[in-house]
Amino acid sequence: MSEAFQQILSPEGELAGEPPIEIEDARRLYRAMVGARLFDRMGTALQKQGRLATYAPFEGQEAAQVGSAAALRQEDWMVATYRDAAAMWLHGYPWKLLLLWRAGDERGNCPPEGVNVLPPSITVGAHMLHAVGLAWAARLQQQDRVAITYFGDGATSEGDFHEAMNFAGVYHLPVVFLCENNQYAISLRRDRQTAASTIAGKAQGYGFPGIAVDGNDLFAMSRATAEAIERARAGGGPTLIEALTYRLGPHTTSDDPGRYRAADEESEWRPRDPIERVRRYLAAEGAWTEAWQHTIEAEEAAEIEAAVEEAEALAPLRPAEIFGAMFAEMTPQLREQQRELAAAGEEGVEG
Ligand SMILES: Cc1ncc(C[n+]2csc(CCOP(=O)(O)OP(=O)(O)O)c2C)c(N)n1
Repeated sequence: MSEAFQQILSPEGELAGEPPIEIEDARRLYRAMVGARLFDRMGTALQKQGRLATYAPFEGQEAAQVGSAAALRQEDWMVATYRDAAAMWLHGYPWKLLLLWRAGDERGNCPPEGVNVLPPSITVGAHMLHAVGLAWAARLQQQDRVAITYFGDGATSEGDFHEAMNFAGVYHLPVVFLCENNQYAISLRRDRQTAASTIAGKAQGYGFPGIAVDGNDLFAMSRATAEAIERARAGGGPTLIEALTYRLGPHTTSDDPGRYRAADEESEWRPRDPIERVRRYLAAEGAWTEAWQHTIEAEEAAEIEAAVEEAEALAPLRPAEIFGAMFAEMTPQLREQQRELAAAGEEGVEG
């Protein structure tokens, strides 16, 4: 870990500074990371059984997502990607909908009322602009809301990244850009992605702070994001956070990382596991026992299994319904497509 990347909790679970959260919150977020990992492994298993389309695992990135998402208030917006299920779930997007979305069911794109999370974006980078738009709308409507957007190192090479960062900087908008630098964009290594020494450093060109953080450190992520959100809320403008982390699994269930990276790279990152280091810290504080671990694993697994059951028990989506999931009011183009399908005599389509 380079000196420049902020760290509070070492991989051994030792503190190098004041923890930004109370022990009860550390236990709550630890539990969330444990639950998220169970969901992630379930996602891969379900895909292999043919019950989901592709699945993009986030194992290794739990602290980057959970630590940052925990800093939001409910009214704040989150705009994230196909790999950010843990962050989205923590901000209120139910497991059931994340599963439906992964099964190609449009109902997974409709978060419950009051959950300010946009459906996951597959288009790399484009969603950063949506977050900027939401932050701008909040400003214009004088709402006390901040937007956060999650994206990978690869997304920083998209034109959308430049446009979003530039607009946010010029208009001084309440938005936090959270880059999960997991070292790869599918098979492309971080050092082929950009010649910049850090991704955080790119913020300088847009006139706002860029903070480099150990993304596998729950406490450092929690502190850096809370500070960025606070600054945005107080009118201090955007922040870019680079969370240095590692994708321990494949890009998706269709990918074989053995073709582009050495196996010992994964074994180098395993000891920096974001969950294990919080477990060590909690154990040293007398706030973790094996019995508690069994209890939380059983309870989180039961919730995930219930979500799988509920998602799979739904009546299949009728063709007519696929058009209504994206917008509050359907666009003329979607209405036209719906009419075309009806004219083709597709069962279940109202004309
Ligand atoms: C605009 C666009 N181009 C290409 C793709 C294909 N694609 C999907 S994920 C991905 C890599 C993205 O890498 P990164 O932004 O680092 O995020 P990560 O997958 O590592 O979380 C690519 C190229 C896409 N979905 N959208």
